Amino acid sequence: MVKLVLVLGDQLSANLSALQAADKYVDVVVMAEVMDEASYVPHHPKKIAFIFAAMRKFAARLRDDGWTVDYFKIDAEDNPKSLNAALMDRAQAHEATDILTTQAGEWRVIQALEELPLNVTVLPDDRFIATHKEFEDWADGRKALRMEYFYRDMRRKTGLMMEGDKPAGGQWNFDHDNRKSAPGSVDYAGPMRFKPDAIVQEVLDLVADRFSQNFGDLDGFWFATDQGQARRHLTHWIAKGLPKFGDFQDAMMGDERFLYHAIVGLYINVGLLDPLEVCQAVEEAWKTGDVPINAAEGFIRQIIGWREYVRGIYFREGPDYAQRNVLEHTRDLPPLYWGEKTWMRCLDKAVEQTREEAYAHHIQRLMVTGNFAVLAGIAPGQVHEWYLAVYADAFEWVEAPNTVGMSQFADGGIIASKPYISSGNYIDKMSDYCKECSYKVKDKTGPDACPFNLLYWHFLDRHRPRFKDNHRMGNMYRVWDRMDAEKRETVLAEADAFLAKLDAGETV
Ligand code: FAD
Ligand code: DLZ
Ligand code: SF4
Repeated sequence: MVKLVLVLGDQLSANLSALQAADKYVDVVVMAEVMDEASYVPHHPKKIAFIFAAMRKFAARLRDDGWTVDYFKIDAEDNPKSLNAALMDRAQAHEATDILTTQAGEWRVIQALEELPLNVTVLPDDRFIATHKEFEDWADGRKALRMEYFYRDMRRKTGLMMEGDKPAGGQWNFDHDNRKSAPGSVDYAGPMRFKPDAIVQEVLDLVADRFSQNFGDLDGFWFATDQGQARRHLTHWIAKGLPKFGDFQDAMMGDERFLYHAIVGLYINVGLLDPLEVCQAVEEAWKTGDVPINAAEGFIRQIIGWREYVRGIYFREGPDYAQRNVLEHTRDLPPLYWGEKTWMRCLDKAVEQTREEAYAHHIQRLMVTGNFAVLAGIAPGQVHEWYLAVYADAFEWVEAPNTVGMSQFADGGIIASKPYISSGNYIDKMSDYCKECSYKVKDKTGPDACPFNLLYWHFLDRHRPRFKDNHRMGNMYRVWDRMDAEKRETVLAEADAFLAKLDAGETV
């Protein structure tokens, strides 16, 4: 009997487990652009266009390969509102009762599929390097789930940059070489840009029509939308960007949005690139001597280390993970995150490029927008929804651990052993933002004081009971405690005044 094979918008891989388990001459692939998925958060228009265009091209590729694909376009008259409605509709049309699917990357979708009155077979998503069981086996019984140790297991499992059972270059991690501050200029022109073809243009028109009220510019869409384009971009980046990726991984520049970053997260996450193949190509470039070891190792660690690790945490922690809020932060996300004016240049530039590109790199997400949110005590659920909406690479399994765990410490320290917070000093060291800011990064108090300087101490002071005994934070508390009592009071009063302005909707 015919089975339906559900392929989601982030499952665009020819070797997807659900496709491998199906019979292309008998079974029917179902792909659906639906409002439920397009609106569970107000996705950036470029993200929606990227996913719909890539879905349409993948459907065409499957058809060329001999599959029958029932595809729902979002603007078709018979468009169902949800994935389940699409499946019920196709089940009736084909008299099918069996569904094959690869496990979705979000509890919301996993749980919705369980409600179907059909036989749903969920297969593991084997596009990842670690299985759920492998992660569980690694995590069980450990007091702290530190990424570094998991990463070493992944190096051993994949054999990437290994010399026998030893890491290449004699050490597992070259991170200390990867912290250079912003360079004077960048000699890499950025990601390969693709001119919209007819399929992409049709999608851009409909997204402009239906989603233009969402935060984010649709103009200037340049993402790759099929595997061939994504591979061309990867080759381009390995040749031109990767050699300096490591050195400037943590740097930030107002006018260099991409620096030497790979801009592959979105392609890997939807299935246009395979994570292992990407790492093998990087390893190859290092072997031929074109790329220094700190760049290759640093990149491979992000993929087989961090990417796999956060996925393990998301599935281990369960459906309530994204709602956690151990620091009990309740402030509303201020409108500056949606592009309203701010005098803080670092935030202004990070949000501006987010609006225009649906992209910001890791340190901008962690140490600018994320740092400000946690220091200001913004409700992590709202922060989480913002990140999930605005980045083209955002899917809950990867976004939630990064936001709720790493950035907002809302999981109480499962991912991070201490909060990722800093005063303006760190931002100044790593970026060129502060030079042209209306605030003065060197001012610790007073009318021009950098808000990060005020909020940093405010955070430490209000969370003293939780963090005072954290051995990685003892130094910070010692500095605070040694500060003149009057100065401490001034800092806290000015921080309170700043937060009051934020709450009143004033431009800060
Ligand atoms: P590069 O900087 O060039 O890194 C290479 C690749 O390594 C990335 O493409 C990605 O696949 C992987 N990687 C690097 N860091 C991480 C990480 N911490 N977790 C998982 N993978 C990582 N990444 C997402 O893919 N989706 C998200 O929704 C997402 N949300 C984030 C939210 C916050 C608050 C923070 C701090 C980080 C988030 N990240 C997310 C991780 C990281 O910022 C992005 O993967 C990266 O910026 C993507 O850009 P790139 O492809 O140029 O990556
Ligand atoms: C993100 C997204 C969007 C915007 N639209 C669709 C869609 O219309 N149809 C679809 O199958 N998938 C879409 N996606 C991706 C899903 O939201 C994603 O598969 C789940 O969140 C699980 O990661
Ligand atoms: Fe950001 Fe403060 Fe620097 Fe301004 S001075 S750019 S607010 S860190």
